[in-house]
Amino acid sequence: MSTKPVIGITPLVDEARDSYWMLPGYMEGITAAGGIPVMLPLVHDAEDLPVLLGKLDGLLFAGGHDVSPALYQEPVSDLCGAVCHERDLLERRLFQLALAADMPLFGICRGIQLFNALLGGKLVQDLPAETPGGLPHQQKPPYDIPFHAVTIAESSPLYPIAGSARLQVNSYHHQAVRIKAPALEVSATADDGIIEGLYMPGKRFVQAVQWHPEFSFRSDPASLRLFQAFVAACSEYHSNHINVSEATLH
Ligand SMILES: [Mn+2]
Repeated sequence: MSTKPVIGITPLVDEARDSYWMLPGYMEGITAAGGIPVMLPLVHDAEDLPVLLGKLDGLLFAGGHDVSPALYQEPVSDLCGAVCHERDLLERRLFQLALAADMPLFGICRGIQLFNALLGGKLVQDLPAETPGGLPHQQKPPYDIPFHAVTIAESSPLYPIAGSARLQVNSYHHQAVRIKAPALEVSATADDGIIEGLYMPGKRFVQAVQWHPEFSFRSDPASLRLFQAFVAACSEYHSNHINVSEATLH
């Protein structure tokens, strides 16, 4: 029997097509790093989620809709994009349950914003409007090409993964972390001061990045190493929890 960890990916939602969907890079990045990806359903039943989490060894919080400003108690700006309350609700419950179980959590783009909002931080609702003079952060395709640099904090767990104090990353976001949640620490910063990486100290693996390694892992070794570090943490969680009952997640 395979000992590969099984990693849940939060679903992307297309209301216009009444569909859930997935970018292959999220799944292929996990596969390339030695994990088994599964896309989660858009259900948030409080009784069922612990059962679902009991089958998983890690969670990847994918990109997508803007995080609702209701999650960080701010009014919705005119420039905030579309939100998805169903995803917000699912991801809030998953995050809280999985964090309590010390399950590895990896956030990408919306994921870093979500982690920050759920832990008491605030977001920029539209970078061009709220940070005039900042760098452009919304590149055109192809998205596997680097767009701006980030500086990696040497004391962060991202530093050994990055293998360098500077990384060239892609960028496709109009929102960002504005006020960091107290429980999180900065792991990466763009040259205009925008926070591009966060982690939670004391946890097995709670890391999030504002860029998109799912587009760049095939050509960029540092992006692949991010998936590998996450999957390695999920493997460790898996071997520590083989006999755990779902009851421990309640
Ligand atoms: Mn950026």
